[in-house]
Amino acid sequence: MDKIKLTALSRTTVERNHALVTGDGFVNSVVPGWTGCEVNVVISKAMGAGFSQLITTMTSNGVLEGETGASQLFFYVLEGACTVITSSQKNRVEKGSYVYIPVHEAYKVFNSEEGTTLLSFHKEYEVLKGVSKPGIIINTQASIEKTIYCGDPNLLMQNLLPDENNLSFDMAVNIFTYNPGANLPFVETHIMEHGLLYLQGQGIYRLDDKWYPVKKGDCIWMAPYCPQWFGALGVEPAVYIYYKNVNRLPEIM
Ligand code: UGY
Ligand code: MN
Repeated sequence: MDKIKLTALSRTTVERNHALVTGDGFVNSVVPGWTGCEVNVVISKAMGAGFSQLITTMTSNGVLEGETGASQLFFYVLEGACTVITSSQKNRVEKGSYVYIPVHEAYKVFNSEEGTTLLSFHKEYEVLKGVSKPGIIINTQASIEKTIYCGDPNLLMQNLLPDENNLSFDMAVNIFTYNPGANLPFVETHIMEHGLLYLQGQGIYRLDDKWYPVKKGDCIWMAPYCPQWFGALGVEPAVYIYYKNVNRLPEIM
């Protein structure tokens, strides 16, 4: 039997109001100050998004050094471990840990285990008059409570950033767990944007009027007002981590 791989095939698709980006198409970028690593800019303004989503794999000599400037930086450790230095702290973080660094902060990530992989979201901070910017957060997913979503005990939500009662934050990052067979209770259509990475499992995502089989490792961008729905398939829970812009909705005209 002939086993030639068809290299012209990919599930990746980039549409006007959504994208599915799978790892087989990743091509590395050079980010000044980030050395000894492979950086994939999976979602960005170049695509039409209002934020960036990166997946970075570090060697044991990898160093990510810079200043956040106008964009805040959130990263989640997908694999491995590394050390993070900010103006006020030095911490060792490992798989399942996450770090939020507000705007205009120097940072250095180094001393990584070979293959350490980070998912990061970068968003320009929108100042809210009279409200101070958030502080640095270093925490673990395991310490965050799972709450029932939309009254369905098979949908579990973890809010990694304190978005709902803290107007300092203009972005949320959540981890959403669907038990086998669970699904979003309705097709959401909202002004907020999403960037997403599958951490576990598989299912079917509806984006606009298209339906995509998705699995661990896949990334999705959803533009504002992109109709969206997900149903989990298979025998293990489907889990994704996602970004959402919050707390800065426009004035109602
Ligand atoms: O928070 C959300 O809007 C979330 N339920 N959306 C999604 O999972 N596509
Ligand atoms: Mn949504």
